Amino acid sequence: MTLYQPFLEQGIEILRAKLDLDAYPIPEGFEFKEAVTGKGDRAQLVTTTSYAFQSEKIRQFRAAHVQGGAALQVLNFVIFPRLNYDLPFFGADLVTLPGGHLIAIDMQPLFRDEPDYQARYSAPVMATFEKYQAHLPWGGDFPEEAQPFFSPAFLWTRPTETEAVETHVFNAFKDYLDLYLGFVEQAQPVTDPDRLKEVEAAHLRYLRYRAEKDPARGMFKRFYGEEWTEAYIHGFLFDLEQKLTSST
Ligand code: DBV
Repeated sequence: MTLYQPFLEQGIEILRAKLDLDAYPIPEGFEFKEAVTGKGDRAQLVTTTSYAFQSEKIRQFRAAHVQGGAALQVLNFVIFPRLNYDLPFFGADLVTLPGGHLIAIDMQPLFRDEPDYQARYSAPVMATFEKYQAHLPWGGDFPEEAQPFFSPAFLWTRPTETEAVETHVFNAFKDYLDLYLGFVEQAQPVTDPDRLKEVEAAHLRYLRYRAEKDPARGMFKRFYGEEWTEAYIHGFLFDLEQKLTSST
């Protein structure tokens, strides 16, 4: 059992319990990828497994699970709502590299600066955020340009103990996901045409940022090459733009 396997399994189970999940098509070649890195004694198999579902209110839930031994474990777990809801994105980036653990969990707002939006989608998460921040202190520097995409409840931490990942981070992940599914349950469709345009624009802004700045790009390129990596990022991990252009 690897470090993030329980997050993946529990995460999907929590979604299944609350939502009527359908499969979301994963393009050929992306469900599973493997490569060997290093040579001789340092040879290491690195696998990437992808999962994806959709539901009435969720355009795409997808997870990418990268496994390459104890010093390389990554789970990136993101929920993209449908474009006729103003729901935030659920994002978890759970990363273990030779340098240590790096954890980002958030419900990333479409409209960060609107007080009413914050009141609905960030304020209710603050108590949970504060509870976990006591055990999982702020992780320090992160890219300035990422700032507009985070909520005030952004849990960003670099635990020094693996046990903290297995306990506090695991509980935080489940609690954030439960809260998010409460938002999904309550969400009512947006019908105002101007607001719908703003929602789509906010999705595209976010997607373009995440695709362009994907911190995993370097890692994926090293393991699987540039062509596969770009196709995976734009055709699966952050696929909205391709979906919109292919449907018109
Ligand atoms: N990050 C992704 C995807 C990944 C992934 C799709 C499938 O968006 C992994 C894999 N993130 C990943 C890896 C690293 C990070 C780092 C491998 C380490 C990169 C390295 O050190 O070489 C949050 N993730 C980071 C960083 C941030 C985030 C701020 C540090 C980047 C830096 O310092 O430049 N990812 C970022 C974010 C969310 C997220 C805001 C939303 C919750 O998923």
